[in-house]
Amino acid sequence: MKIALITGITGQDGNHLSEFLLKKDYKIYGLVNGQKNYNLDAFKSRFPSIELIGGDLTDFSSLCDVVKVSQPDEIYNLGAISYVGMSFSQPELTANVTGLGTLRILEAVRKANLETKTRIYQASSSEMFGKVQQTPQNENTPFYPRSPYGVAKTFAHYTCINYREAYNMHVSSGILFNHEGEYRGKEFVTRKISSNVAKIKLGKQKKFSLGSLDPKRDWGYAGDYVEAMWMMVQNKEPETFVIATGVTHSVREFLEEALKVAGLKGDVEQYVDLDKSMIRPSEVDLLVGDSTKAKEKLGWTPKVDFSKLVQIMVENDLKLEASAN
Ligand code: NAP
Ligand code: F7E
Repeated sequence: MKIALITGITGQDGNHLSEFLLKKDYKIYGLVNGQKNYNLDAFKSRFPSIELIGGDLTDFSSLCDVVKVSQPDEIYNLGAISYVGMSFSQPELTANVTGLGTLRILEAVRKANLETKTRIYQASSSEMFGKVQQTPQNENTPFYPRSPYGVAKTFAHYTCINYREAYNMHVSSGILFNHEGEYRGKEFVTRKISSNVAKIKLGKQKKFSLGSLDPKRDWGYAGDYVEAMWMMVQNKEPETFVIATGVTHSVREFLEEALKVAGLKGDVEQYVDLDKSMIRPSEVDLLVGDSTKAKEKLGWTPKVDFSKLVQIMVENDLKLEASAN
């Protein structure tokens, strides 16, 4: 039985990856960071067989302990301050968790003398492309991050490449474009839209606020993307892969599709107010990825398209809102 250690296990991808690895008969350990964890109870009841160990990506000794106890064949480093908006108000925390946290995981593996045994997946991000230098973006596109989050992820990404080269470690890096689904946090725009559209449909409210309808993203389904993470770790060589659908849509288009799924008629302006306070100091206007390398080398392709993704999210929130008071 293979052993996996997942950081950020209570987050969106941690939930999908846990489901995926349990089906493959993995023994799973998860790092959970103490008292802040609002998702912990739901996670424990969903996955009673997973062993959760307390620790924090900012605390090196706790990471050494969790690696020593779990002796993992594979580590999936998903833990991060992942909300770009928050990274502007807490840049130092973001650099510490999202950037240095990755360095600490790599060093904890070295300190445990596991660098030849343990394979590592690093959750890199399309936010590293930021102000895009070419379209679509692939593994050779230069980075131009536009947020403290993007900068921290870029540091972590290059650190992983350095540990591959310096210590011959099997560290793979997935440059994942936006991926969403039932477990997405409500601070992210897709879930904000699906949960508010569900409330409007059920008569709980009439309108909600968004920062802007213009930014464009390449949105895929998280369930498809965790399979790509696993495939990278199984690949003979540790490499970098872009994971994306290759199709981009605006926030407005996501909202229009969500209203359609809910059967709500009329212009988007009828349901949404624009709130400038939500606009970021520097924005990423357009992302669209080219995942040809993942298709050719890993055999990975996305299964869920844009309209199916919106349908999954809105139907899930309609169900949740209907059962809530
Ligand atoms: P998420 O839902 O925000 O989950 C992040 C996880 O990290 C949570 O479990 C969180 O725990 C944990 N965490 C935060 N601070 C920590 C700390 N100091 N020590 C240990 N754990 C900590 O993110 P996600 O969407 O699943 O994304 C997974 C990873 O992929 C992240 O690294 C993200 O940056 C990256 N990524 C995501 C996307 C995307 O579109 N989803 C795209 C590219 C890359 P608490 O909830 O307890 O704070
Ligand atoms: O914003 C715009 C916002 O917060 C998407 C993370 O998983 O993907 C995610 O980062 C776009 C941005 O995700 C609102 O300004 C407009 O242009 O859902 P988001 P993100 O910033 O793309 C990347 C790949 C990651 O790696 C990150 O971890 O939508 N937008 N109005 C809004 N965004 C939010 N949240 N709220 C609004 O009201």
